[in-house]
Amino acid sequence: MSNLFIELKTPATGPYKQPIGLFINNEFVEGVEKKTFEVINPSTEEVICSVHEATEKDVDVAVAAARKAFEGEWRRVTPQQRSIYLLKLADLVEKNLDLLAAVESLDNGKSITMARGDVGAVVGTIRYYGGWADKIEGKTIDINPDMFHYTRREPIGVCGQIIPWNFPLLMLAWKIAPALATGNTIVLKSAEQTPLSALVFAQFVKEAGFPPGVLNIISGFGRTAGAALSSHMDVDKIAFTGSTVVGRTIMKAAAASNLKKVTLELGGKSPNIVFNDADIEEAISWVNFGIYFNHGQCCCAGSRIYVQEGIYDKFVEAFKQRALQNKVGDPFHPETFQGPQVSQLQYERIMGYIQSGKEQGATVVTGGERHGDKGYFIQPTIFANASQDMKIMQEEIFGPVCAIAKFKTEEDAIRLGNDTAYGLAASVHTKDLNTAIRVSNGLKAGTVWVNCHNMLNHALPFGGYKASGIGRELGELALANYTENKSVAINMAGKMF
Ligand code: TXE
Repeated sequence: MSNLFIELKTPATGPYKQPIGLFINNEFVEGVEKKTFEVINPSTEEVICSVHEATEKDVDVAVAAARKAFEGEWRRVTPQQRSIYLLKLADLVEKNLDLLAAVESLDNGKSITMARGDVGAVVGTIRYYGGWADKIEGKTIDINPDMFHYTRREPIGVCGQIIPWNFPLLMLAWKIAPALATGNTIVLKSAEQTPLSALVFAQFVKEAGFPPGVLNIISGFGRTAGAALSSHMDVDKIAFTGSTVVGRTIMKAAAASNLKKVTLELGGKSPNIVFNDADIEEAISWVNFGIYFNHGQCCCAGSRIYVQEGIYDKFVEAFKQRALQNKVGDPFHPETFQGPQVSQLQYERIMGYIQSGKEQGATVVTGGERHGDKGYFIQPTIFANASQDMKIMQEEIFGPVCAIAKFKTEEDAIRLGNDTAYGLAASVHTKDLNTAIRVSNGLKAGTVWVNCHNMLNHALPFGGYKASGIGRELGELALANYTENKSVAINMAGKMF
């Protein structure tokens, strides 16, 4: 085997061939500077393998490949053919669901059950945008009998895409599918913590028939490869999911370089609002899922829980009992709900927030400590009696930690829910339809769930108000992120007006 593939194995699927090169022009290649970096298994803290690292020079190579494809062969491909490629890619992902899910669990630490759900959603997302590819339409606009006006929606060009590690394959799908459906070419950088599943996926890109250079996938770090992509003069658009801090850096880099288009999906501090009249058992199940799904590593995690005073004590006790049932441990065990956090750095950040919650006087209802003594596992943690000014109430923790506070009135609930720099998501739990609608309208959040949480779908737009981002992913709206509008005005009079 060359140094671009290695033999690895997962506990779920046994041995497989893991690509470790940079995927450029439909081939795996070494980086120009021949650098590599280690990939760590978060369950064991051991090295899984090393992969090739893209530096700025590799970003140049990948962007040149994407540019050549965009100006060449890809432009001549019909929208229907783009659809066929995407549908074939979705079929290949579906056929290889077991392997992709197992690699995701190995590298990210998420439970195999959830990883399978993620890959299922990848298939759904790619199919959905496969369906859109030949339905991108402009308009004719009647302005003057001697003129003919129409609009065209054209691809933007070469798109840089930078994704995080919490849903490595799903974030990839959310980014690439609308961009390919609309006829762009791509250089995607995966997160340095979780490069493996994207490289396995890359093999299917070629097999699906996409011409070389259309979709390039590189592994590398943010400060080098990520920064090079966002400041590149030949990249026409940059799409990013990650921290709000880096989102700001990317906007600055885009502005300072060629003013490339920017869409951002950033952090959150989403409130769950539980009213006295809610079905308490149901609400607790959703609140539990809202915060602990994916180990709290969700941008829309319901990390602030506001409970109306009439049910507060009962809720806190029942929620504690529910959280204690969440099975924490080996991601490959079929009953595991919560695996390890993705990295030592994330583990330490989260433990720092737990410490600050304790120091600032919130009550630890359950958890608050490491789970076990190997791997980056943290106990599901609930703080009660949290006040608005505490760090655990204001900052994104991105771990299995939530804070509960009491509220009196509907107005209080809306005010507290909105008292954050973020505005990604929120949920409202009540049996009263009018309360649900009034509170949903009052919350400044891109998504509001009623009597549920984390219920995303590829057809429903997703994104943030305020510091949670710019633009919307998913649904029809995402097509606008990847198209330019061209207005054409034709003089039919044959003379000057
Ligand atoms: O994110 P980063 P990190 C939040 C969450 C988490 C915190 C830190 O609160 O605790 O961010 O996580 C690339 N130019 N979210 O440090 O650094 C990087 O290589 C260009 C929320 O992992 O934002 C990776 O590919 N790119 C979130 C991606 O950005 C840069 C998901 C995300 O990394 C870069 C993840 C730079 N200067 C974290 N620096 C969500 N919205 O879901 C880094 N990157």
